[in-house]
Amino acid sequence: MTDSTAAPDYDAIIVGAGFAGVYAVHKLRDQLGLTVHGFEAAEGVGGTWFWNRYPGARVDIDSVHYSYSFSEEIQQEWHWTERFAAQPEILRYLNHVADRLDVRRDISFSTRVTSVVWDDEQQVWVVSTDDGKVQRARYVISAAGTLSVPKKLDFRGVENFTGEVLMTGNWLEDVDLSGRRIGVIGTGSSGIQVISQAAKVSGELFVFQRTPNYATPVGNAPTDPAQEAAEKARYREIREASRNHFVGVPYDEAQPSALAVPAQERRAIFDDRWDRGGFRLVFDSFQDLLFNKESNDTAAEYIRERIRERVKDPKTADLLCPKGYPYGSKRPPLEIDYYEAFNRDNVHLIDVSSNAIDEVTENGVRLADGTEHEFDTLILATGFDAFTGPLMAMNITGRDGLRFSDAWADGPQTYLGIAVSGFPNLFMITGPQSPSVLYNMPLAIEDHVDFAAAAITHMREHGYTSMEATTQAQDDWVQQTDQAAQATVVPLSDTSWYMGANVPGKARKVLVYLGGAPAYRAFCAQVENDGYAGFTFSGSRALANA
Ligand code: N01
Repeated sequence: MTDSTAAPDYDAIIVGAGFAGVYAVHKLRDQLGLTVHGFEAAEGVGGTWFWNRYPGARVDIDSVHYSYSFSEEIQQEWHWTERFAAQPEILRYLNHVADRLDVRRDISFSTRVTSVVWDDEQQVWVVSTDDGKVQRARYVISAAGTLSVPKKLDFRGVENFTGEVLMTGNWLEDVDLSGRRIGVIGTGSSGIQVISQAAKVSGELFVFQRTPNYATPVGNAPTDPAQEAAEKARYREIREASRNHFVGVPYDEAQPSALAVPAQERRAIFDDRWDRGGFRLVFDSFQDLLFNKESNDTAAEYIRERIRERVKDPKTADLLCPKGYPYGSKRPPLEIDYYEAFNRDNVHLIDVSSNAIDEVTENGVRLADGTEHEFDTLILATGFDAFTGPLMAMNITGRDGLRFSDAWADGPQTYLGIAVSGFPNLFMITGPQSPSVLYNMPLAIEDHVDFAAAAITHMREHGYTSMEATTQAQDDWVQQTDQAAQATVVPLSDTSWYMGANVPGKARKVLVYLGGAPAYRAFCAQVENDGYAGFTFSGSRALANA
């Protein structure tokens, strides 16, 4: 039995040990001097890079940018072997950082948080874990990620399959796919990466595609030593440029509008960005692709042309060409040899858009019209219950017994994507309605952890025991997030996880702030400068600051 009047066990509990959790433990413990403890369901650090070990898993922002910026020593000493590092190298990097910062001693691994309940009298969170323990902390930091809970399957029968079932989002083993007959369901970023690899080694590969994607080349290459030295020499400047770019990568060549240049010049710019890879085509060609449907159409058509060039069979090419939704309204995947996979005799593309997957059978998949496809390995690349899934899974109950699941029944309501009214002292790292996945994640994470750390420092300096977003500030932010989304083409997709549309029954609400990282960062800075406008404080010297 826990003594409810006892002092909290820790100042802060941190849930998750990926990029966010590792940095949060360091920041709060080593820089703020707090007592902290982390809980992580996995056996080690890494988060998404721990769980996603499927063949082909690779980052799609240049590693020189997709990495921590907070430590000059770490960013100078680490060497990336490839421009876009593969999963094993990123996991090694995160383990290296965890070693350097000695964070593991304050994290319980293989331990899942099962409930988080606010005790208003004591002004602490009561955190239960699946080892039966209960611990209390003044602050809780959710570093549980945005894409860490696989979505529930919306077809029947997986339990009846007699072969091996693998999930891209929960893939821990090194599996040899050579010679196997494989079925892959899903052609998002994960599916595209695993299909490209599996095509090269499998005996036969059946790809079940519902919505074709606008996949473009990642443009990977071994790291060039001269370029690496040049980048390291001006790393500070590069990071600043990243933080001042819409998506947190220091692109600087986007022209104002795809409609303002002649077709030939537009084509040359698209060609250049296609060849150079990364997210250059969508975010560094023309500034209005995400905001103007007509402009977007030019890029969408360009990508279809490139797909037709690469896929030999015109019917297959046509099936692979995305139509009916704008480029960038679903998260654009990056690829290596993806389209060439469909030129191989062992690869079969099966359209399940109108003839849906009805069920998984003992030996494969049966479609709505009764057609069956047989294989011995099923790979589920069916995506995630993005943003809200990881928070819901923690069973959070706030002030006055308010449950997260009730507060968010109509979709997430947040202030800045960090805080939620009714849930004091809870900080969500890259939570819903923050730029998160549309802002280079390690930098987005650092900004949020720094915001939480500064807010906690403010509380401690002023003798407050809790801070909470006001409903007014939250409503205004939700409205601002909706307006930012409406200015873009994102709401025009019916299946995008940015809108919660990939999970049947999930409220359709924009889950990501689409106003860009610089606008968002300026807003957060203003909130801080105004003494945390939009938050109320409680404690011995409590002061409403709304
Ligand atoms: O998931 P997804 P993901 N029947 O939701 C299909 C990040 N990431 O794991 O589009 C048939 O994108 C679904 O079809 P549809 C990145 O942010 C990054 O691939 O709903 N198909 C879709 O094709 C990414 O966006 C990297 O019609 C069904 C697929 O499953 C995010 O993670 C690598 C179906 C799910 O695609 C999620 O990507 C990998 C059904 N019943 C991931 N249900 C990097 O490179 C679902 N699908 C850094």
